[in-house]
Amino acid sequence: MHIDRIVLHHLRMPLVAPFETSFGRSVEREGLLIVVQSEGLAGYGECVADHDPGYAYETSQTAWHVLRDFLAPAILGRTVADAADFQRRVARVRGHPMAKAGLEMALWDLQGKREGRSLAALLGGVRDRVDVGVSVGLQESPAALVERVGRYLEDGYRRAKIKIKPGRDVADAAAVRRAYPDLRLQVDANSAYTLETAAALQPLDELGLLLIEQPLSEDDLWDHRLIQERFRTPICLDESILSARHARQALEMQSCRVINIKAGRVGGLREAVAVHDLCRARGIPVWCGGMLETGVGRASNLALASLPGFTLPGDISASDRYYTEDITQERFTLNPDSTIDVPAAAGLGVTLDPAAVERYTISREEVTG
Ligand code: OSB
Ligand code: MG
Repeated sequence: MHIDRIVLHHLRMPLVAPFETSFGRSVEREGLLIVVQSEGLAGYGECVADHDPGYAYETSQTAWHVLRDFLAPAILGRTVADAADFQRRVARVRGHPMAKAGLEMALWDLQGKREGRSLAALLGGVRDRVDVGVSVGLQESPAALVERVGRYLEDGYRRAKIKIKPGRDVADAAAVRRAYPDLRLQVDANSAYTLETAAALQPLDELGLLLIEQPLSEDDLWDHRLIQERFRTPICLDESILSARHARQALEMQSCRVINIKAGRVGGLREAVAVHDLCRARGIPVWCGGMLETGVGRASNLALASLPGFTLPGDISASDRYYTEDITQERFTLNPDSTIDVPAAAGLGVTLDPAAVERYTISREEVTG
């Protein structure tokens, strides 16, 4: 595909409710929409870097810089065969996986549109609907959390993940477990603990959790192994896994028993599939993480989660859990069995709502090379 034009949009969208994690509280979500024109078709990509470097070092501004000055110029005016070809051309850019993944997503969308195949089909998906859950931010009190979870259960979610941080962990999880003894429940610390402070998490092992996500540093593998030795509950890594190589090393080190796959975190869908394939070959369950995506990134997550190794419910909730108005014409809704349909149309299978894109764009730039 010949790359004719690349336009970046810096988006800022209000969340339906504040989302609080161990690294901060957000009332709006930033991100980048990347539109790539090729031979009469438009491909869309979403870069999931947010306003601040709380989850990872990338921000919407660093991603903008790296996309505008390095990644987009590497393909603009040239012919790119596919995602593998794209990754070879940008391999000299160290790091910045979310920036790379955003542009790669637009190329996948274009490839699907050219071939008349859905992204799920291109990636090797085997399901037309995927099991999903909801990620619930820190609330004011354990009672407020129980109530919040209860409302999501009424909406139809059958798996919940709650955010934890030091001082807001065992009591919160225990309160939810007491209220909902059979709920598929998991927790996510977003790197808030050390080997020492994680000792306070030991009682979580009695709560029948599906997994404990990323208790320690985002750059750690070894200490997670030491934590996993102390728990019967599987440790799941999110932040620490930036490639299939990290995934292999984490599994060989026994640092975790489950992996959360996010295409943005590993530099694109191609690497995400490689992590999936590696885990599948080793019998390690994976699930699709989320980054509060718009309809564009949500479509990508649904396609990825349709691969056979995604055996645990993903953090892919319905559009209305995040945004009253989305930038896509399509809104994703929850089926009564706590699944969401995988888009079937060519590419990502979504169309933009130009008025909404306009409304939430805080700056826009065409890359000139
Ligand atoms: O750690 O999984 C995470 C959101 C932003 C950044 C990191 C994470 C999250 C979530 C929300 O947990 C998942 C979602 O519903 O998109
Ligand atoms: Mg996480």
